Amino acid sequence: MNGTVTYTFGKATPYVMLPGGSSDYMAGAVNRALGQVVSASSSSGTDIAANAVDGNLNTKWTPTGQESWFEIDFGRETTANRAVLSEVGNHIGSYAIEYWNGTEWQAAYSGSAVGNQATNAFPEFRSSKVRLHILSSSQAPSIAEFQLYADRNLALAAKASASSNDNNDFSYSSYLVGEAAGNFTYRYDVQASRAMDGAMGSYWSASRESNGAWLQAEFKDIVKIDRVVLSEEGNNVSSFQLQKWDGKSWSTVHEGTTIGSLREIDMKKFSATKIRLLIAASDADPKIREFKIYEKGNALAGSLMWSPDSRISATNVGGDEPSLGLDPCEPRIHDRLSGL
Ligand SMILES: [Ca+2]
Ligand SMILES: [Ca+2]
Repeated sequence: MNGTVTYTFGKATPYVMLPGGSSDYMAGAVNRALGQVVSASSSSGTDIAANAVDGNLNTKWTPTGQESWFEIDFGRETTANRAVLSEVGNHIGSYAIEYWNGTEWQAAYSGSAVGNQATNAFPEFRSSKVRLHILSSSQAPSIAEFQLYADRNLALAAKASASSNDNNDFSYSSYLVGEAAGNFTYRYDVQASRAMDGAMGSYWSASRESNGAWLQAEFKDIVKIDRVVLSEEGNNVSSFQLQKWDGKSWSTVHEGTTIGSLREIDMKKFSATKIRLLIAASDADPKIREFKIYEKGNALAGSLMWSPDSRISATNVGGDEPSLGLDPCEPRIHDRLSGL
C-alpha cells in the first residue's frame, strides 16, 4: 500500500506512534537520527553536518580536521542501542559513539575502521544528545550517513522461568520504645521475570548450590536471535552457556566464562522458540540483573510525534498497513497514555 494516511484523534491524545516512513531493510524500523537537529566541530563547504542525517547516501558531512565530531540534539530523551555508519572512502582509524549523560560525554561504542558501512550494537542508553566522535583519521573523513536505532529487547515479551529462585522470607521482631513489639516479614522478589523486566535494579537469584541453574525465555512464536546482553549482580558466574530450543532439544549456541556487570554476546543468527542461560559454575548464588535478547535490525517501529492539534498525517512507503503501537523503550509515554 502506498499513499498518505491520516489519523485523527481526540483532543486528549498527546502522542501517537506513526509507522516508520522508511525504506530501510527492516520495513517500519525507525532511524532515530533522520532529520534531527545537528551541529559539528567543523564543516567543509557544502558538506554540512545535516547531510549525515538526511537519509541520502549521496550527500555527506566533511569536517576540516581529522579529529572531529558531529552531534545530534533530539530535544528529548531518546533510547538507542545500534548505529549504522557509512563513510565515503576508508580513512577513519578510530571513533566513538557517545551520549550525553547529563554531566559528560560517555562512550557507548568504540570502533576502528568504518568504510562503506559499519553496524555497531551497544548496550542501550537513553539521552537527549548523541555524537559521533572521530578520534583519528588518515585524512579529513566524510560521513555519508549516521543512523541510530532502538532494537527490541525480545525478552520483554517473553515468558520467564527458572530452575529455582532464592526468594527468602526474612521475619523479625521489632521493638519501639514505649510501643508493643511488631513482627515483620520481608520478601525480596528474585523470581525469573525480574531478569527480564528491563530494569537494572531487579534481578533473578538462583537458590544455593545452584551450579546447573538455568533461566529461560519462552516466546509466543519462533523468533530470530543474534545478540544477547547479560548483566550480573556481582561477578560469581565462572562458566555459562546459551542454549536454544528447536522444538525437540536444547543445543548450545554460545559458551562463556564470566558475566559481571556487562557481557555482550553477538552470534550467528538462529531461530528458536525458547532460549536459556545455563549457569555451569558459579562461586556463589548467581544473580542475573538482565537477560536481554535481540535480533539486530529488529528495531522498534513507528516514531513518536507530538500531536498539538490531534491531527497527524503520515506517508506510508509500502509494505504492511500502518499500525499504531507504543514504544516499550518509552515508559514515561506509556504512563502518560495510560493515565488519560
Ligand atoms: Ca547523507
Ligand atoms: Ca531486572
